Amino acid sequence: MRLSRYYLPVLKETPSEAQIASHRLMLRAGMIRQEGAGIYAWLPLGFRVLKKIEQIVREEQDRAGAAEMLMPTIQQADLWRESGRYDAYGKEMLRITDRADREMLFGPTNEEMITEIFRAGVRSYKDLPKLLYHIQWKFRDEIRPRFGVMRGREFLMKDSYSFDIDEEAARKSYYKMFVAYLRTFARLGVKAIPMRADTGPIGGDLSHEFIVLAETGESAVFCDKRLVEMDTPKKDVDFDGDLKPIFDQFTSLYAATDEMHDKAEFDNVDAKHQVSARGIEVGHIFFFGDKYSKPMKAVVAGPDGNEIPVQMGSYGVGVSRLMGAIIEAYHDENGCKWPIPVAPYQVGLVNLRTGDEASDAACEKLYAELTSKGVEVLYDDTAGRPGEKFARMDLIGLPYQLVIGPRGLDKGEAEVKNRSTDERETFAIDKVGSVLAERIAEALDYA
Ligand code: 5CA
Repeated sequence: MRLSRYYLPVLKETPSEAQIASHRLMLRAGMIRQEGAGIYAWLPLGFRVLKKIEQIVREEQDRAGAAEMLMPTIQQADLWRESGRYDAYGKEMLRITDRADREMLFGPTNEEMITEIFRAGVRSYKDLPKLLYHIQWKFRDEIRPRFGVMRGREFLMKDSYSFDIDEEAARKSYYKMFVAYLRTFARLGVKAIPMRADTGPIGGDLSHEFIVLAETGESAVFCDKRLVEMDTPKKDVDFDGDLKPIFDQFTSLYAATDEMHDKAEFDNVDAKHQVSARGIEVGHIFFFGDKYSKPMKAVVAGPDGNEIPVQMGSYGVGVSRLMGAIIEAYHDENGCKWPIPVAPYQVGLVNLRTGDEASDAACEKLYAELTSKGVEVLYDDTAGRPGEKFARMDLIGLPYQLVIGPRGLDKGEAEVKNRSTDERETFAIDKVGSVLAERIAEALDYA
């Protein structure tokens, strides 16, 4: 993409309403624009990151054996009356009426709808297990939307739902999602620790929140430091095999959110391993048995012919919130520092002297070469001053800045700045394309 044709409305001033780095940077770098309290438009640069996060989440769901689908954002109130949640959900639910005065709502989550879809198509225990997911916008009329996309009212969530014949089978589904989440967050470059959690209005008795430690996080959390260092399961992990050992390993050490904190138990953790910190909840998984299947009559015929309500779980990832969490983990005072797998573009090609024949020609050649090698390039072909161009590149935080100017070209050289370390290297102009393409391919090849 050529910057001259792009829409990248960067802000010089720090917006006064933004209290945390990720919110500030997303506004300043022209990634999002507020359209209402807790409601954002995703501008081209931010939208690319959102799509990359979504794709990694999708790949790991698919790897775990979940089947993708798409449910609508608008739901019928009657469906929620079946589960009893229509009144219980309260003011957080955005209620709408259509022209025929039918009560509708903008979905805050999809347990009811997926249960209705499931019961329409599954009759026998032989059809189980089922594991379904979608990635769809949700609306929750939060009392205090804040911190930008971290606590929005409209936000993008990946939600999966499992259906099993009994609790033992349901736990296997739970472990699948647990392991898929460990891999998902690691691929996104964040260390998310599974912590015992409260189930809230979703209900059930087995639940974990996946928490990224960050000073600006909304949740108070307590855990054993050694959890941070545990190795993520590799991509050859067998999702049809026994995943309990991995679950047991990651739940063997103390980790709990505020609501589930047990001070006496935490005091038993060796003081040098105790972490009492704040964190961002990027995922939440629940096993809730027949909480919805019973009232909504999602039953299957068991081996003896008797009808049994299925055992269910639901598993959420905050896709749009993750973007804020990743920036919180990767930035400095000058801007974002995107990890390669989620970077909006991998290379920012900076033409220091647009209009100079040799500089323009060298940039065009590199732009074509990198693009043909599959590298995603944002080419700054605008007429600005170098200082302005560098500041903007630092702000938007692409992993590599490839700098081309007359002085380097005279020596047949190009300069590369690695935004994550701010280190600079010089390469021969005819080698730099392959070096960058190789480094990027390596970073994308996650085990
Ligand atoms: N139905 C269940 C799981 S599918 C559910 O809704 N769980 S949840 O309420 O915990 O939401 C799942 C994830 O969505 C959370 O872990 C969080 O990362 C994200 N999320 C929840 N509320 C918001 C919000 N207001 N803004 C941004 N992300 C949110």
